[in-house]
Amino acid sequence: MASASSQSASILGAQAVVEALLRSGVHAGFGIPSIHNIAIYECLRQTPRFSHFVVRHEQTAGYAADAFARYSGKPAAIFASTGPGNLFTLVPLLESLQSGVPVLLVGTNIASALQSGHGGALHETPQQFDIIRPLTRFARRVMSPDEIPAAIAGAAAVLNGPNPGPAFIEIPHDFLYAPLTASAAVSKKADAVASIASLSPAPLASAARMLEQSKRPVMVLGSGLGQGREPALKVAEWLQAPVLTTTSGKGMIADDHPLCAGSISRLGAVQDLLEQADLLISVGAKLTEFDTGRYLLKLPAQHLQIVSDANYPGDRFPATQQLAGDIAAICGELAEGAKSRSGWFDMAAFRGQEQQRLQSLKSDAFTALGLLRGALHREDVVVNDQSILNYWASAFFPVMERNTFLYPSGSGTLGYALPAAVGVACAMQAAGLNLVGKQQRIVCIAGDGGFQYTLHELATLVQHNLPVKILLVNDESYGVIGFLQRSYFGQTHEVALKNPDFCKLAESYGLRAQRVNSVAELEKHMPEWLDHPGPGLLEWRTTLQAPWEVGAIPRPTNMPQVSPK
Ligand SMILES: Cc1ncc(C[n+]2csc(CCOP(=O)(O)OP(=O)(O)O)c2C)c(N)n1
Ligand SMILES: [Mg+2]
Repeated sequence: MASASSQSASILGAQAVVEALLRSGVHAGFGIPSIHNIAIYECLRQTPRFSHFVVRHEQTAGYAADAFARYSGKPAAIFASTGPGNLFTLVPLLESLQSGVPVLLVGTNIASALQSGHGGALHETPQQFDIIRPLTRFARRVMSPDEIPAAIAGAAAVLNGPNPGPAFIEIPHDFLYAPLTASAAVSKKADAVASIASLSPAPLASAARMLEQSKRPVMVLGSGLGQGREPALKVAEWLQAPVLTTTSGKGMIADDHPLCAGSISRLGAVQDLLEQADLLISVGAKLTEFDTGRYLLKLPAQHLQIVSDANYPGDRFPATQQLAGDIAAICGELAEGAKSRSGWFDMAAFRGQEQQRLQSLKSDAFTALGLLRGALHREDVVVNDQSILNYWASAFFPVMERNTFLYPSGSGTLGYALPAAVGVACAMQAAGLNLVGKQQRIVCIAGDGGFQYTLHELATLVQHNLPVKILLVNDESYGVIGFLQRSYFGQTHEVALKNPDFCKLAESYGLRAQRVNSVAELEKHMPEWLDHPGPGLLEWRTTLQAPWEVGAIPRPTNMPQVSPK
C-alpha cells in the first residue's frame, strides 16, 4: 500500500481514512488490529506522524481516547472492528457523550456485498449502526469508498466544534482496499467548524441586570466551560463571587484561588453557602444527580445558566434565565464595563471551618488525599475510578490546574481509571512531555473491584513505558455497595471479593509493586512510589468509610429506608 501521505489520484480507502484523520486534527488513536481493519493498520504503520497505541481491549481504546482528549484538548481516534470490537466501545462512548468529549470511533462493518442479505458473516451484528448512533453526536455510514473523506470531515466539524462529543464512522471493510475516484481522493479540507450564533443583545442585557442587581452571587463552573474559563473567572472577580465547581469541572478554578469554594459535591457547607446566596450563575456546568445529592441541593432564588448548548445541562434544575451560545463571548460581554465590587462572603472563614470539620472526622481517606496532594506538583494528573477514595476525592481533593483531575462523571462506570491513565500518559508522550522524574506524574486511584474491570492494561503500561502510578485501595469488597446495603437493609450480600495477590500480579506484568497496611506506611512509601521511574502499583490494604458514612458529605434524605429483617 502506498504511503498515506501520498497525494496520488487513486488512493485506497484505508489511506483515505488516515489522511482524513490527519487533516481533521486527529493525530493519535487507540485500538486493536483485526481482520476487518488491518488495511488501516498498514497505513498507520507507514504514517509515523500518527501516534497509535495498541491496547488489550476495545473498551480501553475508548476510555484512553476519552482521557487523551480531556487532557490534551485534542480529539483522539478509536480503531475497532465489526461487531464485538465496536460494541466493546459502547460504555466509553456513553462516558464521552455525557461528558462532551471528542472521540472518533473508526469502525468497520461486514463487506458491502454481504449487506443485502443476512446471517453468518464474520462479526455480523444486526443493526450495528443503530446500536452505536444514539451514543454519538455524529454518525455516518459510508456507502462508497468515495464518501470516506467527507464522512471524516463531517465528524471533525463536531469533534472540533463548540459542542464536542463522540463521532462514529462505519466503513464496510472491503472499501478499505478499494480505490477512490480521482475527484474524491483530492484532498478534502475538514468541514468548517460550526460556530455558535451570537446572542442578541436583549437576553444579554437582562442577564447583565440580573448580575448587577444580585447582592450575593455564587458561581459554579463545569467542564463545558471550554475557552470560556478566563472570561468566566473575570466575571467572578468582578462580582467577588464565591466559585464552586462540579466534579468534572475541578481545576477550572485553582483550589488556592481566593474565590474558590471547592467542589459542589461536598454538599453540606455548599448548601449553607447557596442558602445565603441570591443568585447562582452556572457556567458550562452539568448539575448531576451525584454532585447535587440526588437533586436535593436547593439553589438560590435565581439561577442564570450559561451553556454552549441548550440541551447540554439537562432540565432537572430550572433556570431563571438561560444564555446558550459561545460561553467565552457571553462571559466576556457580561464582564465588560463591570464596576468592581466588594465581596459579600468570608471565604477564609468558610474554608477554615470546612478544614477543621473535615480534620475532626479523623478519616484515613481524607488524610491519604492530603498526603497525596502534598506529594504532587500542581500540574500532576489524578485519574479516578469509582471507589470510596474517589468519592472523597471528588468532594475534597484540591485541584490546581484544569484537566488534571479526570473523573467518569458522565457514566459513573467502574474500570475507567487505568485505561484513562493510559490515555493521559499517551497524550503526554505524544506531546513529547518529559514523563520521567518529577515533572509530570499521573496517579490512578481505584478500588479492588473497579480495578479488576480493566487491570489487563497493566500490560499496556509496561509495553509503552507509561509511568502511571496506581494507588489501589484493597478492602476485598465492593465497599461502597456494602455501605449502602448496610444502611438500607442492615445486611450485605455479594460484596465480598476473593482477590488475587495484586502485587505479585502487577510484578508479573513487569511493574514495581508495594503493599502498605496503614496510613503511616502509606506516607512512608509514597515518595518512592511516585518518584521511581516507570509504572508502579501501591496497594493499600484498608477499609475506608464512605464520606456519607462519617458525615463528611451529608446523606441524601431521599434514600430508601427498609427495616432490616
Ligand atoms: C459498570 C458498573 N457496574 C457497577 C457499578 C456499581 N458500583 C459502584 S461502586 C461499586 C463498588 C466498587 O468497588 P471497589 O472498586 O472495590 O471500590 P470500594 O467501594 O470498595 O471502595 C459498584 C459495584 C458501577 N458504578 N459501574
Ligand atoms: Mg473495594
